[in-house]
Amino acid sequence: MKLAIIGKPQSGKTTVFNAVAGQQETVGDFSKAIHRALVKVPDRRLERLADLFQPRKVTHATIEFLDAPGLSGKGKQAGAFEIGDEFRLSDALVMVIDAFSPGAQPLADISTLVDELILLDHVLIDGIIEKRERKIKLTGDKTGLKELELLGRCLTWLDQGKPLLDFELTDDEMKPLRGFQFLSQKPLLIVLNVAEDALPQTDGLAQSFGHLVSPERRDLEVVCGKIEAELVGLQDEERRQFMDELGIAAPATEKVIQKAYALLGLISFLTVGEPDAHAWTIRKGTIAHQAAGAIHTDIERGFIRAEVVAFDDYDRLETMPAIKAAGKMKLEGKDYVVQDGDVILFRFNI
Ligand SMILES: Nc1nc2c(ncn2[C@@H]2O[C@H](COP(=O)(O)OP(=O)(O)O)[C@@H](O)[C@H]2O)c(=O)[nH]1
Ligand SMILES: [Mg+2]
Repeated sequence: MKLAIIGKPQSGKTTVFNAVAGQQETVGDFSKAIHRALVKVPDRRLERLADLFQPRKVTHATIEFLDAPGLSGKGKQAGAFEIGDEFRLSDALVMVIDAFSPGAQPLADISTLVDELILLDHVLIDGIIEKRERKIKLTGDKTGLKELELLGRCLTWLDQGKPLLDFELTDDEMKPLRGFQFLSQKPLLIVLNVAEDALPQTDGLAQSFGHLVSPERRDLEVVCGKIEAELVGLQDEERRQFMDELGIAAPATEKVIQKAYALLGLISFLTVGEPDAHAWTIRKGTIAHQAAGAIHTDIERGFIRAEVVAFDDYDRLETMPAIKAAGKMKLEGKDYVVQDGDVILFRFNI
């Protein structure tokens, strides 16, 4: 999974990137470099299984974070940001909003940035339609007409100033559009970057932005990027202490990743064995057969059954004999819908 951090210049993108990705990039500069980092998805369940089993290796799921570069001349107008193709390939956008500086206008900034995404998609679709129409004229090829009509409807939607995220499409309509990677169609996590002394008011602040939140589309998180970026450099013990003092329940990286998973409809299942304990990311609704394929195509091909234990039962009962005695190991077939936190042993035969 790839998450792209975007936002206005000096909104704290790099600061938040440092906080969520545990990096130490220079902040307050206008460097053109895209920062990137592969981040382990924090998973207390995986840690607990590793404690129980002492496997040789522990493999977390990972997420790639991209931090948008500083701006060149073009971007001097408010809200403009540079976005490369790489940002189009992200699964969701993390929009960092300045809510820390005096005179900050977070609501206005959010709408400026959303407008920008809409504009970028508009330009892209204009180009596609023009090319398609020219081709139809030249070759008489009518196969793409249905898609052209769909793109036209997208354009009308964008013309009303609305992001494609809110454009209701059937799965069949969605399919041909996916490849275009429209920016305004990507799930959006808004990160309000607040000042150090505003931390006690985060709940109230989150509530006043509540109207922006809609399940699996848009969500909001309040963080103080500056403090969070400093926390990253501390040892566990010291960090815990600071967080308690500041009233920070979970580090920004956990909160941001958790919300991104929810936005994208993702869950994790776990496998544990002699060589390694491993967390795997899948979409909600994935059946056991496909989940097996996430590990290896051989396991998918030779699938016999899945032996499933809910994490909470592992946590409570700790050993397989105890789990079996309590009747908590379920034998499931190909069509079993995998649940978040399932610990699965796949039986297969090739
Ligand atoms: N007081 C305060 N300053 C911040 C915070 N986040 C970022 N800044 C400052 O804002 C400036 C720009 O930050 P940076 O992360 O480089 O912004 P970017 O241009 O969006 O990447 C730097 O001087 C940061 O120290 C914050 O939460 N509180
Ligand atoms: Mg930056």
